[in-house]
Amino acid sequence: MPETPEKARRLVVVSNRVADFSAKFQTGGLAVALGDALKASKGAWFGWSGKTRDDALTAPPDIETVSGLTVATIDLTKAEAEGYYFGYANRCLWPALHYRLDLAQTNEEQSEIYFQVNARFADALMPLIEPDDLIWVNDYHLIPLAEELRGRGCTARIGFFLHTPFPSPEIFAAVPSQKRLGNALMVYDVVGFQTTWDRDNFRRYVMATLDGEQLQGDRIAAQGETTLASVFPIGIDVNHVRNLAETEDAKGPLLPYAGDDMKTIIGVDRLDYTKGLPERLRAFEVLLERFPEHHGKVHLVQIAPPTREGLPVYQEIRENVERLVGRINGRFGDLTWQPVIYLHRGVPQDTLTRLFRRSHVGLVTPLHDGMNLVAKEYIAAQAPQNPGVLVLSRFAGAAEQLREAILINPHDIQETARALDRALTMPRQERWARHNRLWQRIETYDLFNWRDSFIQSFAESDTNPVNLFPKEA
Ligand code: ADQ
Repeated sequence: MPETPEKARRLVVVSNRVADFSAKFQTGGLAVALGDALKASKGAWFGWSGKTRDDALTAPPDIETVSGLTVATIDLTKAEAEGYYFGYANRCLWPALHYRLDLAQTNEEQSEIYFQVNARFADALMPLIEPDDLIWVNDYHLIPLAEELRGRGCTARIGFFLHTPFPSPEIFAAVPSQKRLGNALMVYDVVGFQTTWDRDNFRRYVMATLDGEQLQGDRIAAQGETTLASVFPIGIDVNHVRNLAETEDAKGPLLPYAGDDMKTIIGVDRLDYTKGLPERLRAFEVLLERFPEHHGKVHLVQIAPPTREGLPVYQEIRENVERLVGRINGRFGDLTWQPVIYLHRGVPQDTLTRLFRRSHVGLVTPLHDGMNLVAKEYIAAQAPQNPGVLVLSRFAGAAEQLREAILINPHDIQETARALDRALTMPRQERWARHNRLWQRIETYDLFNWRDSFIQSFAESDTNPVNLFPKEA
């Protein structure tokens, strides 16, 4: 594993929730990669505990040392969790950042609470920070944090990474309190995006709405602040996934009822309306309608664990998905063949990796997605000599790098159905050639490259990060 840069300086990661370092196994690659960097620098991870309590406003942060790193959390009051997390962040910002203004609902009280909770994060974090620290703030929950920290005299360097898309300026300009958010982003030393598309949207927004100015390279200025707005595509720990896939492969079949001539299409997503699950199911239905030669020879395994179930829109998407699964199985299935196998729960990472390895097609169809790590995990799990085919939405951030996948418009059901037929019948030579290029790309831009280049970008003042998209032959 590459060493983390800037060893002498301490890394402080801030995110809405912290990883659970007391768990026996870390399943999330992100937690492992950031945890390693934090341990190497004797750093700290700060966030919300996920708990609410009545006296949260006066309770001190909970601070513990786990495996050499400090984990600090605060509790929120019920009203804070409602306004900040379930309210402004997930009812307004999450849909708007994914181009769903129609679902973006909020009120002034919720947005005020969002800004107040960020101020509370800053109050609790300030005593833990030293001037030489590198503070890495994650995601849309915490956009105002740097501004709050600076207001309390923090001089440490602060970087912000947005895991979601940044939408076109017209969309972002329609978000309630957007100017406060835009100005707050400008306070960071670096603002990191998943794709050039997101960075360019942010740049255009700053020019159009904040009267900004483009400086040299990726630097932009507005409202008396300058920041570096750059691209850092998140990756995965490719060797970990590949090793796991090989180990799991040796264990034999996972779906015993699927004979040798049964092909598997795999989909794995949180059950979120951004992931394009109804569109995917309808495309699979059209495949069975238009290409009857696949009857009895293919099934779609869809794993969709619950997420944010307290919000009504998530109950609606679940009902919609379950209705479509029932319709397809009732319409095409028989006593020996179930076209869609659907699980509404998480599964262990080793099982998931074995499923990826065994599946002939990875089907990833978000309507918008910051990156989509499932697409990269599917590629990493394939047998190099006999790989499966990735069918990928053009609107996943991953599509900017994974150009040898079959790229589709998820709204075009017919196009996705044709892409599925093509993937299921693709000759081995073509599968191998595409996979080879995809593998090289995910290996070059892996999780550690992402982590180290992002840290480096704000550790080194006024230095542009390395070009992440060199021209390829
Ligand atoms: P997510 O929207 O959660 O992440 P994604 O990038 O696909 O989406 O990451 C999900 C992770 O959870 C993957 O590692 C996957 O293997 C795992 N997972 C999903 N379903 C699972 C299941 N049933 N059981 C076990 N594990 C499961 C957000 C953004 C993305 C961005 C990431 C990282 O929305 O666009 O890629 O952050 O920046």
